[in-house]
This record gives sequence, C-alpha cells and structure tokens, in this order.
Amino acid sequence: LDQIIERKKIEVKKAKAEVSLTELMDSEFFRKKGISLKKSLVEKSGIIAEFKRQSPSKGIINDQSDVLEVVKNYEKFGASAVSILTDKQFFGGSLDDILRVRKSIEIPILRKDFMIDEYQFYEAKSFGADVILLIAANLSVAQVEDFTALSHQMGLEVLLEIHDEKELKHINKDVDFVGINNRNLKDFKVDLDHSINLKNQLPEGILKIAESGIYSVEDFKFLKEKGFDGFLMGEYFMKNENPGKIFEEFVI
Ligand code: IGP
Repeated sequence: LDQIIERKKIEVKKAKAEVSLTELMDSEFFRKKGISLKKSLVEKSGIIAEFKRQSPSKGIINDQSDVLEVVKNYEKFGASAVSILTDKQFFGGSLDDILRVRKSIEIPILRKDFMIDEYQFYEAKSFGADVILLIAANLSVAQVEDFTALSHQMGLEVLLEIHDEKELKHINKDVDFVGINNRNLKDFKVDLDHSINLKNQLPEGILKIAESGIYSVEDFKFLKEKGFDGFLMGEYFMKNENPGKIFEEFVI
C-alpha cells in the first residue's frame, strides 16, 4: 500500500501539470447530477460489480474483456453499480474506462482508486463517476472529513473502506457507506468472520458494504444474512472469459 501511495503522488502531480482544474470543471459531467448508489443499492441486487484487469495480489486477472461489454451485462442482469479500477500502474485501469462507458449505462459508477489529493475528486466527477472510495488505511481522520465534504459539494457519494477496529474512528456521520474489506491489504488474507465482527461495531443506520473475497453464492448469502446491504465483487466475475455471463449466472 505504501508503494502504491508513493507512486500515486507522482501520478497526481503529473496529471495536475497536464490538465487544469478549470479544464476538468468544463466537462459536461461536472455539471450533471450524479446517479445515487444509495437508491440503487436497495432497489437492485446490492451487488457492486467490479471491472478489474489485474491486481498486485493476483497479477493479471483478465486483460482480454472489453470494459463496455462487461459493464453493460453487469447492468442488464441487475448490478446496483459498477466499480471501475482507474489505477494504471498496479491495476491496469484508467479514467478513460469510465468515460468510455458512462453514456452507455444508467447505474452508478464507483471510481476505485487511491484518493490522496483534492484534484482526484475533480477528475472523478468530470470523467463521469458517481461514487468515490476513501481508504481509511491511507488517510487521516481529518482527510476523510475534508474529502467527504468536498465530494458532497460536487455531488459525489462516498464509500469509506475500513479493515480493522482502529479504523472505526475514521467513520463520520456524513459518509454515505462504510465498506468492510474482507481482505487485509497488507498480507492479502481474506477473513469473512473478522468482517462480521467489525460490522457489529458500526454505527446503526449506516449502509454497510462487504468488500472483496466473495467467491461463492454461499459467501454472498452468508454476508447478506449477517446484515450487509451491499457486496463489492470483482475477481469472481473477472477471472472468467465472459464476466457478464458469470454475473448473470450468479444472480439467478
Ligand atoms: C473486489 P475481489 O476479491 O472480489 O476481486 O474484490 C474489491 O473489493 C477489491 O478490488 C478492493 C480494492 C480495494 C482494490 C477492495 N478495496 C482497494 C484496490 C483498492
């Protein structure tokens, strides 16, 4: 994670030099109202289906599938939202993936990246994202507050990701969703029981999303029974040649 953040700082600096805030704010999406995940989460399957080509823990997962084709199928078969990894270096994604699909789907898009600088929130909005991810592990409590306020000003919803008890302090009443990452970002181990334990310590009334390592219908049902409102899933779909088809089979 430290390595990713160091790299991210360099990328953001470069992006700032190339495209100004004014240019970002000129995008048609910047003025458009976002699509609410809060609403879509309860009205549809609750699954936030991810498009992810590769990851530091798994290497290449799928570098053949076309982002547009995949997310259209995710939508068609009832995904509440799509998550698109926009980190290039470690996940093989880009903001252009969001731009490319934005006009073809009507469900919310989560920009999945490592957010460390205000500039990236302007980017997210202007490329057509509706929701952004904040990872408690690499942000201070004050940063989470500031970034949440900025996101809301722009009309972006906020998913705050935590992984352990000491990150509970990052939760503030303004974040829209709390995600519990079942995967430890330090050793990549997945532990669903750990997540349920942590879930029981969350404030009441907040929408709760189980993230990562959901590898079977049983895992999904188990987490649903335990009271999670949303489920962020990537690899289970993406490791197949046709992720949209696997998604379809999963939900029926
Ligand atoms: C999806 P999985 O195990 O279904 O592919 O996980 C998603 O939760 C995972 O990609 C993720 C992630 C992150 C990636 C969750 N939090 C933070 C990068 C950064």
